[in-house]
Amino acid sequence: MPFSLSPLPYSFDALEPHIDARTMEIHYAKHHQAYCDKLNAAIVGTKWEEMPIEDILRNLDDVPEDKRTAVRNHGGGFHNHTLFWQMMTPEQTEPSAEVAGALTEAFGSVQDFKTQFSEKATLQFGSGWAWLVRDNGKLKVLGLPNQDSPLSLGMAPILGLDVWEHAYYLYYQNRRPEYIAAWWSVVDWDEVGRRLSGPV
Ligand code: MN3
Repeated sequence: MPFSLSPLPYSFDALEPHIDARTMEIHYAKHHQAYCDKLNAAIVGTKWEEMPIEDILRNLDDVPEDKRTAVRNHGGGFHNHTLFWQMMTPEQTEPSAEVAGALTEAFGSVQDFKTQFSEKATLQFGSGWAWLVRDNGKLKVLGLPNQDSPLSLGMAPILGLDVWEHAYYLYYQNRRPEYIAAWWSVVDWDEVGRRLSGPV
């Protein structure tokens, strides 16, 4: 099969108490795997099975119409979750001076960035993600529905938060704002720094 899941970079219980082991296990082994399987089913035997997922998502309009919705949803879900696991860590990290400077320039302060990002995550109606993206060189926060990828909008994802109920409901039930507040404790600021200084 063209795509497969990268190993989770930590154990299922590594992000406790902020994200519980059962949620992590189901999220990775069931939800992420299902996006991967359905992406593969949509593109196996076509030229898209040879392409990096980033390139597929950047050029969704090139995908035949009868496969486009499946690739948008499941390809987006496959890639978004791959990023999500990398953007979290059980280690305690802090924004570097470079990251803090970039966020301060764009949003006023690191705290102002967190407030604006958390608002997007809280207010995203239904299933979706909050994103910090680079758009034509400018940092922005936005909410996107379903599994839509910032790449499909020509933007580079820097940090993303999954606010689908499957990401938090077992532990937090309907308390999405509590999940969002706790999630900041497991953000991998070193990864944010790498993505800020990189081309993607
Ligand atoms: Mn998810």
